[in-house]
Amino acid sequence: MKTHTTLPTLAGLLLLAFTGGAAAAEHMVTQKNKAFDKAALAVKVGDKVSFKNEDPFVHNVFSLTEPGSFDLGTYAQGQAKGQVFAKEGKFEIECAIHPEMKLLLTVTK
Ligand SMILES: [Cu+2]
Repeated sequence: MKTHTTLPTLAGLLLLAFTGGAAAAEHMVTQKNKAFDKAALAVKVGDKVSFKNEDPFVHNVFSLTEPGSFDLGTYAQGQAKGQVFAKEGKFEIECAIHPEMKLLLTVTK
């Protein structure tokens, strides 16, 4: 009987490994020289996007695009803040301090 109970357990572990692989990803965007390091980024629903500040001054990443509006507040060099995107859509991401900073984020299923 012992060997028969081992098999379903193994299958369960394999299933866990599979669903784990499909789990939300984390993407890193760097802010340097008053610019995002990419102009556009495509992610999946549930993914997290982290914005790292590599400038010697603060940035304030935000978006007014619904349903993904958010405001990370100001933060200094070396710090990163992240946002999880739970809805599909195209979101324009900006910096409240540097209006020339723009990133177009596309979130799909
Ligand atoms: Cu900025």
